[in-house]
Amino acid sequence: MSDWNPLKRVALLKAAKPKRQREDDPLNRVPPGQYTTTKFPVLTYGDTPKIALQDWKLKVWSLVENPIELNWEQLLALPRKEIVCDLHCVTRWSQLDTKWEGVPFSEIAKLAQPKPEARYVMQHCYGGYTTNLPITEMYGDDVLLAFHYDGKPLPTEHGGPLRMLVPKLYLWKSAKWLNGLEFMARDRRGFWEKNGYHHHGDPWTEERFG
Ligand SMILES: Nc1nc2c(c(=O)[nH]1)N[C@H]1C(S)=C(S)[C@@H](COP(=O)(O)O)O[C@H]1N2
Ligand SMILES: [Mo]
Repeated sequence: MSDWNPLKRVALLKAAKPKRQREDDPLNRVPPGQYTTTKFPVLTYGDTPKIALQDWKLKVWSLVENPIELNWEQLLALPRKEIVCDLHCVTRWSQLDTKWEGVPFSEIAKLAQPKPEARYVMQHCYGGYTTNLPITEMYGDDVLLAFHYDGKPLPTEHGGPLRMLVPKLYLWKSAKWLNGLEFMARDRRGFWEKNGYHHHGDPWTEERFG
């Protein structure tokens, strides 16, 4: 997919028809226009970065009282949490009941102490991908910096060693190979938000395109 023009990709997605019927979802767990899969497709724009754990770092900066830089050991020493959640991708697949473990975003915020004027958080990655959310979304109790998927270390193609996980929004809001959180006063667009995806990305109201 690395040679794809992102605008062309968005145009194709816009033209695609939903595959799924609402009737096969009695518990209403699948957002409109999505179909379920038990597979975990890989969707990466560009190359997959490989990061050795001894070189890995997470930087937290800008509008915080305590800018921090964590190595892998320091990250693993923070309080962790396990969650089971559903994933929804804007390309129309959803995967139900996926199991994750990671450090809640709130623990990182506790360490870094966002300043009152910090209202947005930009996720930065090895490889350069970015995505941005209002800080209020990041404080959700299912928002993790995730390092385990299904009881095992997160595979590289899915963002290992560490990815962001914001299950309530389309999956492009969950940056793989996370290496930075930038706290900002003003709203900015990340990679897909600049290339035609919605700025927020709620699957239940189909905030697909911007
Ligand atoms: N660093 C990085 N993170 C990323 C992406 C990417 O290309 N690079 N793609 C996003 C998109 S569009 C989706 S749908 C999900 C896919 O995650 P998966 O490959 O684990 O299914 O990752 C998101 N996070
Ligand atoms: Mo995506």
